[in-house]
Amino acid sequence: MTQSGFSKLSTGKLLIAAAVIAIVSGAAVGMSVGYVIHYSAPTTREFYLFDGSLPFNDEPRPQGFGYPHDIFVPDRITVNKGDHVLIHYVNIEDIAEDHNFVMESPYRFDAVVYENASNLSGPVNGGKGAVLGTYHNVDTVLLGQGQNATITFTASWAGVFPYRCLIHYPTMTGYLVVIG
Ligand SMILES: [Cu+2]
Repeated sequence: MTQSGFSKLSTGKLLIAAAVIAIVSGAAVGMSVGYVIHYSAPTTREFYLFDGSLPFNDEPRPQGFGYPHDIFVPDRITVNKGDHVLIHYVNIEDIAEDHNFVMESPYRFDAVVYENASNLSGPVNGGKGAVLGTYHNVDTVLLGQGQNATITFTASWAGVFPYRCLIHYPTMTGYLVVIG
């Protein structure tokens, strides 16, 4: 083997070794980053959502401030991208007052509305009473006083997305936080 031949072989081996090291270390870094970001497999996340109220008069000035005093409780729902989301939305008004639940594009959902805002065991649908409506791929669902809805969707887009009751805009607003 000549000196030049040995040099060529050595350079070739060195290049292969460098390529192997680059690939292996790159894969290791990639897997580490992937592990840190995707720390949890998609799962079903279940939440209970209620109407609430802030302690001020919602009449116009001078009696009050003119804002609706209604709010969402909770006003933030946090999930991972890919999770299946199940929300039990309950209208707990002590007066005859409606609330809706509205999501903005790209999010839509399926919903079932029940006549009774109950989570107790009962003879019909676990205490929820009769089904008043079943909705597929909608952006709005409406609940009368004492009604209950199950809202389901997959968190397919990462980001921050408002959910609102447009009857009590702007105060009755919450945010779906989807971690990508
Ligand atoms: Cu409302």
